[in-house]
Amino acid sequence: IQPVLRSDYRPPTYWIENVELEFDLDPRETLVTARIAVRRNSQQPSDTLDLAGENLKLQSVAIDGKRLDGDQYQLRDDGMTLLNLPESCQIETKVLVSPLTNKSLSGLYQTSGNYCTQCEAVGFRRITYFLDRPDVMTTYRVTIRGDKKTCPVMLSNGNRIAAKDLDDGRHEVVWEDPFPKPSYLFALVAGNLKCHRGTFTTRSGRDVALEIWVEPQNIDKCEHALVSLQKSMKWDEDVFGLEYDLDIYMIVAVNDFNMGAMENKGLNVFNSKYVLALPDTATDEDYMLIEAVIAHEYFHNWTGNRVTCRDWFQLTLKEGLTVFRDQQFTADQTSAAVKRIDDVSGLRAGQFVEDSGPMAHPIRPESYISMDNFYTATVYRKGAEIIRMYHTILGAEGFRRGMDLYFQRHDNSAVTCDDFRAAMADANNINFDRFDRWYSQAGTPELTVTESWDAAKSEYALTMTQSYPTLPGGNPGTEDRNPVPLPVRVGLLDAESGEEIEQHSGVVMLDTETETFTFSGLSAKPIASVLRGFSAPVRLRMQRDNEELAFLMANDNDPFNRWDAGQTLATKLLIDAANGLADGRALELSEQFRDAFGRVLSDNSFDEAFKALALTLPRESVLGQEMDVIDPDSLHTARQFYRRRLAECFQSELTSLYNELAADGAYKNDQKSINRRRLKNVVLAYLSVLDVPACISRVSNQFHQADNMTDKQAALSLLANLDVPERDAALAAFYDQYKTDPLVIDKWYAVQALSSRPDTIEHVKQLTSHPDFSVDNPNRVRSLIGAFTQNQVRFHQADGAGYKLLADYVLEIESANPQLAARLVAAFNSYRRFDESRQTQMQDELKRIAEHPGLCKDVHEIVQRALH
Ligand code: B3K
Ligand code: ZN
Repeated sequence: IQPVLRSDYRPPTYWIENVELEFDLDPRETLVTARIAVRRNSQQPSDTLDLAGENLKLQSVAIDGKRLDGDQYQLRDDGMTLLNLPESCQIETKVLVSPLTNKSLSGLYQTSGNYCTQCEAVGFRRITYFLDRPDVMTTYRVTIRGDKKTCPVMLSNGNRIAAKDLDDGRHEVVWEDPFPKPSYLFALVAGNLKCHRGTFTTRSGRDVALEIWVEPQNIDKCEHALVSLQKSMKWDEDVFGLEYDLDIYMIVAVNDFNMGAMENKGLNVFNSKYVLALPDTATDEDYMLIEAVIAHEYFHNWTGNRVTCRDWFQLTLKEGLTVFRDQQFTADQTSAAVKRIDDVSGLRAGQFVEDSGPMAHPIRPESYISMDNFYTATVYRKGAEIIRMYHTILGAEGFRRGMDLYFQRHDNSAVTCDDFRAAMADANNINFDRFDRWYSQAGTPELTVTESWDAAKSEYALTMTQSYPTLPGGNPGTEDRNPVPLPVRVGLLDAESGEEIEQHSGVVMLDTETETFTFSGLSAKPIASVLRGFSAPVRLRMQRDNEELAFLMANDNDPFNRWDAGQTLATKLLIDAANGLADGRALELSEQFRDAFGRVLSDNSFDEAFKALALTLPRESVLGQEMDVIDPDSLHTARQFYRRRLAECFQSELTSLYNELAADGAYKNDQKSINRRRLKNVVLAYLSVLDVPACISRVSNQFHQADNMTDKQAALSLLANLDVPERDAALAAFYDQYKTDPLVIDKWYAVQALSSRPDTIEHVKQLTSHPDFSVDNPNRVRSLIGAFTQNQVRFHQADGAGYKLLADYVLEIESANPQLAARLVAAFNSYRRFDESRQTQMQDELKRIAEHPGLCKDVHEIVQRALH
């Protein structure tokens, strides 16, 4: 299989001037007629045109109304080539596609009996023959014909311009999108849907109709999504001056979807998980995610749709930027500090791992076999960190100037990451040439910081050095890596009072491999707070003793670093404890950590969400990264020991805090109540590890008495870890209460897959044969198999049973849904980080998958990179 290379980009030989599509909907044989007006690209003189097409049954091709014979075009598995085309002409193709049997959820498919499309990255070619590439932007007119009973609603992009009844119980609707767009933003939805409506008046006074389309039984679960959309529209006007451009904005929720949502022009298609919410069915986290995903897709209207990517290697141009925008939005709606901590935790747990394994790639990759494999944490989250660095360096105003220039230069066009970087630079008269390296180099840089104090000169100095770790060989973007520009936010604290020494707070730029930054006029050696707000996506290496970390935990007025100091301290101690286990050392709770934990617990200056984070130990997967060889068992044991000892030491404080928070009364949806629930459930988690009946009944009571899903799910996941009768009772009650709501039942699967109990793998196996389990539904597969792969201690069970289970599932679904299978198989990517026995077992499973006859190219790409 030949990879696609970034360096191979060539403009198309023809441009498309407009397209008319007609759909005659039918579950097995939908007829798609496409009339494409093309004009030769004067820059690429050629009379040959390659159209992409996959899984299409071609019925006819005509040029300017004249039907072609078989010798006038060449047909391949992946498309067709038209020869001897005139300067401009109209190409008409008719193809048949089968939505009912399309389980890949790419192209036109059926979900819960409704029709829906997914075109990004390359699904449009599964609908019709086309120049299915993002640099070909054109206007669409779409006619949909379907059965009036099964498809009363038929939607596509833009404005509905006509509708009429046909005979045979069918009807027809015509949609026109005035904005030129690439084919990946095309969408069609048809079926039996109900609409939750709202409006938004733009700041220039235009009324926009907002429509959220869902299956009839979900019509009462849309208000939160609607309000989220209105907030997003307002925020983009306020912060970036960006107004919505059509008179209608539609969102459709579907149950079977490979990812979160899709920003099709004027017609977003969403995984129902990111739309539907009532307090009884969705957690506070779900509410937050819905708001964030709605915002993300909405923000794409400018960063992605109006200005799109020239080719798929530029994906981070729209994704990194749009993630950054949705992060800023959420920060403004909630708490900037808490949002930053959540995002960095996610980056470290996911992207850092990806960036140190066989799939490591620059945020702008150099090659791919399947583009779908590059919708990664690196492209999205590290991409957002790169955007954040421009923002840190330029400030909000300078960043806004750069954005304004970007839109002024590139509206309605398809551009590159270099174009974005140039706009940021030119608008601010700054040189961002070196920033190019952030786009072309893979791997997480390490930033090593050492300090020195010269009492005679009253000078304090920080020496910063950057380096790249070595990575498994052969990955493009990992050779010849050079220093990158690193904005490092620094603050100095008075070691006595803990107060900030104001004149020395700010951002220093490390542009070279190493540099020393000197701070003068100090009366005593200060304590430095480095990389505040996580101002660059690096691993910070700074030798600090436990006292200093405890000092920062107590005094740093950068909340991110205050939290991070606690995490660093906990990581040091837990890794040491885990390593000690192997050497036969007994576990012991560090007094320093105990005291620091106690101080956080009794500190009432924090908001509750921050306190919840500060009281939470780093996840096992994050701790594992700091071990030379990941030992999942000793890490789990050490971390559990710490949790238990902390709970024992602070049992009375935790209990009274729980009681105070639990006295809040009936469910409320405001930020304060959300924060308090977050803290309450962290506290409950500590108490739940104490083996005392009172604690178990407290969890069980919360489960049975909760008036909201946040409290219910939190209690259920704690019970799922225990070996008590209350566990089975709760699981049974939960299933019984929610068995008709698939999104809630996903939670039921996930809590069991994430259980730390030693028999978890047995339960997971049993659940795969549960009547509600279906391999056709990605949410369900992710909630059971995907969640299980995140359960470090159980997935990496020493006998390899977890590995076998995953490999069996990957093979079971790969031919039907390659994208989903490829996501799951990536759980093996970190195999080199484990002991030899686990390595061999994972490698053997990877080989078994690699040798599977006819393996899809998505899985093939991941597996061959892993085995390389
Ligand atoms: N742009 C889509 C992702 C498409 C993934 C294709 N495999 C959602 C988003 O990032 O907003
Ligand atoms: Zn996106």
